[in-house]
Amino acid sequence: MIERTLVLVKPSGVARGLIGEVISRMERRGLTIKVARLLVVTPEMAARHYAEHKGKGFYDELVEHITSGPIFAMVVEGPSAVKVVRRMMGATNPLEADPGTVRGDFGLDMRRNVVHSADSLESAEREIAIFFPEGGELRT
Ligand code: 3AN
Repeated sequence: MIERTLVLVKPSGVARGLIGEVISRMERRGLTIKVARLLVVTPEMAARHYAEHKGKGFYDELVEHITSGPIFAMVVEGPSAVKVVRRMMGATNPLEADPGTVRGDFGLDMRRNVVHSADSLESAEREIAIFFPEGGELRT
């Protein structure tokens, strides 16, 4: 099934110059970038995005990181895009992220782990609405 998902290059990834690397990997895999923007996440957007983690010990640091500088947000489309992209990004814990994944190749810090991608179709649509309030479609 053709799916769409949300991918973020987080401030750590943008600061390290990895936007192009992440885009390039997804393009070479055959996925399509539908719409993209560079933006600074507000505390309100961060609270919506990380609502499921509120109350956890690492929540404040998560919000602090995602709001600390520009991010690059993308809606990415392709067959089984949610799962394909999650596997390409690698495990949340960099110690478990396989080499060949973005986190396995570029991440060592659990909170500053370079990228985010939605973990289900439902999360993808919920998150797309946060970063692309106009709907995540390219407008002419
Ligand atoms: P993912 O980004 O792989 O979907 P989530 O949604 O479970 O992972 O967690 C969101 C973010 O929260 C992760 N990218 C990571 O930065 C941070 N995080 C998750 N679990 C932990 C943890 N146990 N300790 C520290 N940070 C965590």
